[in-house]
Amino acid sequence: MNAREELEALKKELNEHSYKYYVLDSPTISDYEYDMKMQRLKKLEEENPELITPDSPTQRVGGAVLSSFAPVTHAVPLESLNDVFSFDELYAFDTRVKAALGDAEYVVEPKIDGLSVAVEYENGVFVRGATRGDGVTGEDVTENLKTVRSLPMKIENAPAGRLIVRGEVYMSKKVFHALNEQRETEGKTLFANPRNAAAGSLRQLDSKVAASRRLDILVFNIQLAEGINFETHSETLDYLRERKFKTVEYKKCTDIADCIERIEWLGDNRDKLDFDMDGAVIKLNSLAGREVLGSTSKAPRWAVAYKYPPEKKETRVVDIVVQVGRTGVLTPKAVVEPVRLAGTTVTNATLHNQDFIDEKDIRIGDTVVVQKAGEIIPEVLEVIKSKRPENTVPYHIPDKCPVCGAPVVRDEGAAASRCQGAECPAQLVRHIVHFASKNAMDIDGLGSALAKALMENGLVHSPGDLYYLDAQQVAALDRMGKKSSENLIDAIEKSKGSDLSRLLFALGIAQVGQSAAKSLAEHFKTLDAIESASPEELTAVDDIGEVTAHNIAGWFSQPQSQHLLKLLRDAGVNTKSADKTESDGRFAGMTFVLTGALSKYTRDEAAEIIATFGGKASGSVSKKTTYVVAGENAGSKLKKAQELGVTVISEDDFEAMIK
Ligand code: 0OX
Repeated sequence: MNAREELEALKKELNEHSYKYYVLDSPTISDYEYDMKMQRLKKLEEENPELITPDSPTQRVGGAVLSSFAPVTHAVPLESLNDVFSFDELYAFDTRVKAALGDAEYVVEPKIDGLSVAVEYENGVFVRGATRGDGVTGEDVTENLKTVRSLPMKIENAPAGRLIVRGEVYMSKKVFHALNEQRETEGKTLFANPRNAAAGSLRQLDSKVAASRRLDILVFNIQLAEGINFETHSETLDYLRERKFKTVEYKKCTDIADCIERIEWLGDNRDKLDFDMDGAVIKLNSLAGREVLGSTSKAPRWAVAYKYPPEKKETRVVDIVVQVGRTGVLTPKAVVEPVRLAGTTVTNATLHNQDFIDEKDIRIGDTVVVQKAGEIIPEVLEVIKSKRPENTVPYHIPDKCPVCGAPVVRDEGAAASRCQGAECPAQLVRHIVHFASKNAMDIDGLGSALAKALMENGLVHSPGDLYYLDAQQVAALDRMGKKSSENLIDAIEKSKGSDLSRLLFALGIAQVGQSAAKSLAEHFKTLDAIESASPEELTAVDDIGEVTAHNIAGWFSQPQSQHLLKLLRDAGVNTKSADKTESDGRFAGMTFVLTGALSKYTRDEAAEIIATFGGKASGSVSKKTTYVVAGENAGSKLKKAQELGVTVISEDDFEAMIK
């Protein structure tokens, strides 16, 4: 056998195994054997690149990276379906069909919840694939479709000319769960459902990423088949199946009662399917009949999609637990006795908030009706009051956070209850990101990924801990270099001089936004004064109403807030408002480094004065340092200043400058 013959034989063999694995779901060789054959094919192709063909299994791993998807006008539009929500509507559909045709045979198919695509072959060779788009024009996703292993790249016994098939690209439930599991460990956002995951994957510009997502396709229609005449839809599906397409499982039905039986069977067996089903499609089988009925501007008159009602079941509430989200909102959840619902085992149901619980009067011990639609979180629909045991009590969301113990306060005019803990672990990432944000302490480079890493590595337990980090600790984190760590520490250091209004905003006190923070800072001048102000004194400030005053006083009274404030004060974070009469910005743009022991001020006090005049106090000497203020026993920083030629001044010089 020469190289060409061996190569052709290997391709054929591997494609056959691929078909058995991906379409028939019954492989006849082990993964290892398959990989060995694939290795051999790769080697032969490397040695004989002129023999590589588009239908070679080696061409399905992706590689092309696009900058955008080109638009494709569909040769035959991809129509959408009219929905029906009851069997009555189905009978009405049947009546309309029969009025036009006399008699009718139907085909029932599952409706796959994925993305519709048109796939085009020329003389049996895959040439192009496009998303549905608006039905008339879609996007060219040829490169990504090549990676869908259940889609044939070459059709045996192909028709001469063009063949366009329509199918649904989807992600199997198994692949979806594995993908989300992997994303969770990588700290990436999770996909809400298999459909979103499939959509995100099919629209990847990098086809290698698309390949890694292991998409699948089920075909359900022939859009165009040059030179072939079919009489029925079921014939077209048989034709495609014989040519190794993965086709939807259809059932021929002689009347609507028969259709309903099949629809119910599909509904009962949906959890056995490896794809999410969002209904059943009922189609007229006769293609000539379809021509007679035609389409409206929106959808064909010869088919409808039946949408299943959300499934409901009775179960018992064994407990109510609350979860604290990233924003501090407490969400109550009913723990229920497990019930099978819409293909999954339901063990809990969301209770949303206190209003929801009150309205339905949901109590621990109650028998309730739960409902689940598709991938949506199960809900409690109603309580069966007649089944309520004795001694149940109305449920109230706890007034202390289950994570950190801080008080829980209901948002003004809203249903959400929120934990007020300044250092609550559940909210720490959000607190840090807010603390560091542009309009707060403006710590450049401190986004949610870094905040998360700092927290997960136990380096911060409070926004106040930021001021105790050193560059080495930060550099040890994943994806943090030496330079970026030093920049972060510099930015944190610089933020110490921020005005009181920024600090107040950064603290994240409920209802204290930028504007209220500014008014408070201007009015009280110091954090101490705000802390000791009575609610009456607080409401004397423009912008501050009774609720906000109450929130402020409440915030300062909490141990977590006090702990945070101590960390900030001890680190030397400015807690004063720059007094307009005092500040003439004479130090604007200047950076001071204080070193050695000063006799008249603590270092923090001197730093505050510098900030008052618009300057910055930094911890390390660089070429950008304007002055180094050297006190008694100044050491390495003084030496460094001399080396770099930075002006060194005494404490007396400094005093003269601030007079
Ligand atoms: C599906 C699906 C969608 C297409 C246009 C007229 C009939 N998502 O599984 N659509 C159709 O057929 C429509 N069949 C399906 N099985």
